[in-house]
Amino acid sequence: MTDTSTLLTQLSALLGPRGLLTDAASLEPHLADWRALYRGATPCVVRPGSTAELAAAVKLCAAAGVPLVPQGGNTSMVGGATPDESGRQVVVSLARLNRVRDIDPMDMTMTCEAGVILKAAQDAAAAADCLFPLSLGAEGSATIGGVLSTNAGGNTTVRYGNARELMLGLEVVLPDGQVWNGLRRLRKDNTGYALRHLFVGAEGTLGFITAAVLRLFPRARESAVAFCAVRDEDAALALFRRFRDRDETAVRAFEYLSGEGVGFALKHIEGCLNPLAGRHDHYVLVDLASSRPEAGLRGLLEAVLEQAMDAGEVLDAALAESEAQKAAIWRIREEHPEAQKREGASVKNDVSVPVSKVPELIRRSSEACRALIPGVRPVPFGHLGDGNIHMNLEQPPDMDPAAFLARSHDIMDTVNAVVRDLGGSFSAEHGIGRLKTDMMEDWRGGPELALMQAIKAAVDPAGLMNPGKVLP
Ligand code: FAD
Ligand code: 2HG
Ligand code: ZN
Repeated sequence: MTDTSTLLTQLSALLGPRGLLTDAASLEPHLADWRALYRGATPCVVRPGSTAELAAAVKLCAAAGVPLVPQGGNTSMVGGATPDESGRQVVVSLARLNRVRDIDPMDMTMTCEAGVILKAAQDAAAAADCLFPLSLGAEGSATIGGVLSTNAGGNTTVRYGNARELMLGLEVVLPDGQVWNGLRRLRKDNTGYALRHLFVGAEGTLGFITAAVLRLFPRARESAVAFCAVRDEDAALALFRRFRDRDETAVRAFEYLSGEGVGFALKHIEGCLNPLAGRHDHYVLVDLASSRPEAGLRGLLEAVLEQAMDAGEVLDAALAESEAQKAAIWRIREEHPEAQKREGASVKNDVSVPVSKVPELIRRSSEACRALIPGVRPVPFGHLGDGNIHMNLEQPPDMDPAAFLARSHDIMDTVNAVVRDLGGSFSAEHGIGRLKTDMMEDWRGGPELALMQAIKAAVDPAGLMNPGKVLP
């Protein structure tokens, strides 16, 4: 078996100086995750400039028995893209595979390489007068390879589905270095097992996504955004139903926010202003959009809010009058993760339940966590329309952050007990990564986990792809 220094020499000859980082300063940004939960080590970061280069590098590493950790924008919420502490795992950054290879407004498809930043993919689609609808707070850093590998959701899932629903075909470098070109742009293709879907949500444990055919949609020609104070969680759900029943296709996003979370955004994020006169305990952000130029969304928004106010569900509402005001309202929502970080230590629970159970999820898990840690501050927020709430807990103001984080598992168990009771999932959109592998046996044990392990063994028999992630 090749030793590390021989492997580095081989990789250097293959990739050249732009394709291989080995000095400490260059490695640094690749070693820790966004949440600072993990800090690993690596002998090098491989940065291939093409699919063929990646395939050749994978062959060298496979021959050397060296484990590989795919990394896109490194925005994983579960430590999925971080190498372990052994110093043996090689990080493979897809950043240089950043070409939009093709856009076809007739087929409504776009072929992007894995390292294309999500925002750049959105912009490229817009330049072709189309929409690539996936949208999330990390879109300025997250990559197409990363969002597909985590099957990311985000703000528009309620209308357009998760990343999986936006993908038609893939190009993949397999763990032995073979290239599978499955970049088909077909709406219908029932030809055996849908292998492409194996790699979506696999979090880099089955191979490298190097390019993808993505679905495009007509761009929005009209939109309307409102920031609403609602009576309680039930009123938030009732408001969602009112919009959905009136015009399901118009609801581009429907996000729940708590008084605590909005308070943190107003306190910590420069330029964040309260769109309403006072403070409330519960809020909803409604975003309506249509590709029809005269869709009458403003009228729809006003009519539904008026009904909901008459029913006592909506207490107050601010309707955006300009694109700038829409952006300002969205900023309060999108800065939630950053604001929570600045407020102190927090524990995240990216959970989902049937949409009808969201109010019960928020209420019961908040109560249970307050009983567990007196003074803890629940900060539930997120994608109500998908039943996906970030049931996060902020430390009590006077508690030592380290002491609070030492209770992370107790807090997660407390929330998850409620989630299980409501028929939900312990990971809705962020994935398993390293953080939640120990929950897999309990939640997915039996034939489901055994099948996953069998697939892993078949595709990656040497176990070199992102070891320690997803599977226990
Ligand atoms: P990375 O973090 O680099 O990697 C994620 C996983 O995919 C890792 O397991 C990695 O090994 C693997 N991977 C990366 N690229 C490849 C590839 N080309 N081939 C194979 N495996 C690969 N997620 C949501 O779903 N919805 C949200 O609303 C959302 N909001 C966020 C907001 C913030 C502020 C942050 C920091 C994160 C957020 N996330 C959200 C989490 C995160 O999952 C997404 O940002 C995104 O899916 C990760 O993309 P990335 O390129 O950063 O991937
Ligand atoms: C979001 O919806 C992300 O903003 C991050 O999924 C959620 O910080 C979180 O818990
Ligand atoms: Zn989210």
